Amino acid sequence: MRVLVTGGAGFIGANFVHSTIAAYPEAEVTVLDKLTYAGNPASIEGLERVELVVGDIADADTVDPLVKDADIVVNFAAESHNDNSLRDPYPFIRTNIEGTFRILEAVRRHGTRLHHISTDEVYGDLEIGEPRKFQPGDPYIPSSPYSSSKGASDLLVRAWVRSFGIEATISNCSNNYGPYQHIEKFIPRTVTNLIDGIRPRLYGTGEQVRDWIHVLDHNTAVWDIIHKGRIGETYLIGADGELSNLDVTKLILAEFGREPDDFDHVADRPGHDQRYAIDNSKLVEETGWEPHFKDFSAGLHDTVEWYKTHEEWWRPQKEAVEAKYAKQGQ
Ligand code: NAD
Ligand code: TDX
Repeated sequence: MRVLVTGGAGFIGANFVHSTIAAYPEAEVTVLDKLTYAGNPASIEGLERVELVVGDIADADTVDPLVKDADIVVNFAAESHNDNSLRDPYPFIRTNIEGTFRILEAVRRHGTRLHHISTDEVYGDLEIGEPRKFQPGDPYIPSSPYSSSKGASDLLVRAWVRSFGIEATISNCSNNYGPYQHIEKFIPRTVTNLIDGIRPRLYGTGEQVRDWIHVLDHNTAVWDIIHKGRIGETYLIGADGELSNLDVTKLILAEFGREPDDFDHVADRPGHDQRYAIDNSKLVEETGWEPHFKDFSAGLHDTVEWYKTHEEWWRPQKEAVEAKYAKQGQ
């Protein structure tokens, strides 16, 4: 089985490469990654049966031969950070929309199976406290340049299935946490701040809710969809992990033996989505998927330990990331 993993030097993609190599002894993995600020070759270094090709998914000449040689393409490559998309949307348009278009055209040409990785943010947000959760058929009402570019990419995939008959599935997952996540993101930023003795920064009130899933559970769901999902269908991936940012901060503070109010409120994110929540019943009913990490505190503890013991992986980026946030009053 030849697997092409785009964005495989990023957070979720790198974890996917690790678990694929471990679970499928016959798998040969090619990673196509542009190695933007978010890609780190160290995350997949030294793995057997893994080849890294440094290149851009928006470049047709790079993508075409790799797709031709693959049995399946799993597209993780994206610009992924909402805050960056508010400062400079263009890379999001180019990678998330044009890049997906290039992959789709290559898939159409060569008949390769595609699984496209997307986000629950395409559905906009929910009100805090309402019982409703996102459903696969909900309308797309994204809030940020990031989530709208991901929504656009999903719509392209759906159109290529319907009009050209390509074999593709889509998954929209909730917020991931775990090893190898870039320290610009909420949980690793907070953890590495505390390692450095900096108080965590909560945007606005901190009441916003995210539906947390461990990255390993995201990736077992992706494989279940590849094996058992129906072509052309969209699956929502989530593990019933709703928590407010404030509650997550308090849990991380407790990991460091700090007081629960030992954080600062900082400038809010413009257009900040209030709540995400996934109804995973379609995924569970059709594939039998079950998350391994059902207890967020246990998964969080492992993640904190990982950042404590892998300082060499994140340290080179810490100063620049915090300087960028400082400029925005965050
Ligand atoms: P990430 O930013 O950590 O990694 C993205 C990777 O893509 C990096 O290695 C980067 O170098 C690479 N990349 C960027 N532009 C590229 C290009 N033009 N060509 C080739 N490679 C390129 O992102 P992540 O958090 O691992 O997210 C992976 C995917 O999962 C994205 O599609 C994202 O939208 C989706 N997703 C993420 C989350 C989350 O919580 N992180 C949740 C749901 C969905
Ligand atoms: O320092 C911070 N303080 C803070 O309060 C940071 C970095 C974030 N936040 C808040 C903003 C969000 O409400 O924490 C929450 C999580 O923020 P992010 O880690 O930036 O994630 P989010 O915007 O929710 O998007 C994530 O999940 C969906 C991923 O980055 C996306 O790629 C994915 O699609």
